Amino acid sequence: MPLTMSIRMAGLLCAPLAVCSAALSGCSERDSLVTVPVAAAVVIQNELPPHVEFAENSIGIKLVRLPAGEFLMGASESDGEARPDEKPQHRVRIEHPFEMGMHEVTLGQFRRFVEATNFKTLAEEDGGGYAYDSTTQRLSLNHDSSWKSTGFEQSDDHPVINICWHDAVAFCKWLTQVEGQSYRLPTEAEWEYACRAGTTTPWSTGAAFDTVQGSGNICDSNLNAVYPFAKWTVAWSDGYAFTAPVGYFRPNAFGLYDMHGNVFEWCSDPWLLRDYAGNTIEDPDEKPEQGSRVVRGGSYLSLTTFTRSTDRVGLVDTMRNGIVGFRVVRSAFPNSAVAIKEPRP
Ligand SMILES: [Ca+2]
Ligand SMILES: [Ca+2]
Repeated sequence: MPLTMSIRMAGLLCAPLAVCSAALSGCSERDSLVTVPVAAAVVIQNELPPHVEFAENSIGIKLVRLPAGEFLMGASESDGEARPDEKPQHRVRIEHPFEMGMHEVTLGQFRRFVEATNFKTLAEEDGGGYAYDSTTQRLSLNHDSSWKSTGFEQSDDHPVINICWHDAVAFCKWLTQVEGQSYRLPTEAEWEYACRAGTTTPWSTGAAFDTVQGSGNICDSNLNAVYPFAKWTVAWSDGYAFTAPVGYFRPNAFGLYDMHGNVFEWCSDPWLLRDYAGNTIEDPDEKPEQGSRVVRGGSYLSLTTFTRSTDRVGLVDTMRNGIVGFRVVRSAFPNSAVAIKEPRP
């Protein structure tokens, strides 16, 4: 019986994403480490905008202060790539300022958590995670794979992967304890507000995906060289086939890095598999449909459409793989966002 399932995942990952008992029993041990030369095609100007305010916590997570405000959540009718679940576009108010991780949580930061608590991720407890297999040139399920072993080279400043939603929540709870301030995953509304950073285009960089060049680690020619199955790669080189160190590419106007690409990021919201019309966004943890959660922002492997600011993907909360990580929010409030009810035609 499948332990996990994926929803609307076409093109997200070439290897099957569902972790099932049959797949586990048939999995062989393949964990050769792949090192891909780094050769950035362009010089990246990745300095923070001068107006950005941030604080740094005890394990080196930099937290950017984001203002309260309003924005239009969801895709506009002019976005030809948008799917029904990204609509209708609706106004959302961010009632409380909040702080968001400038970067995805890194391998080194997650290691601090594990060293302090002896925490075991679900991949370590129950069947492994995904690793790059240089023989098949794909990511595939591997009993021995976890956040510590991904089949490709990752230094401590790369985003942690092979982390399920529950692992990410456990990390936030630990941080809350040691820091004495409340940490959690962002809601979808907070994430999109943060990703857009005041923009209204499909990407915070512009209307077309090629504007992301220099601002995100996406499925580029380096990936294509070691992952030929990924025929959707773009023509340019961003220097990284797999994960890139966080903060390498240009930040958005809020001073947040890697909101487009590198790794997908877990949000707190359950995945409801319907458009926003039948949805509210208040109190996401209270929604009844537990079991699947939203990830945002695309990855180094996924189709470029998944890197749009409004794209939504649902994943079973026990899923762990090579393309999903997370970033944290620090806030006294469980949710900063309130949907503004507007009369519908
Ligand atoms: Ca890349
Ligand atoms: Ca990301």
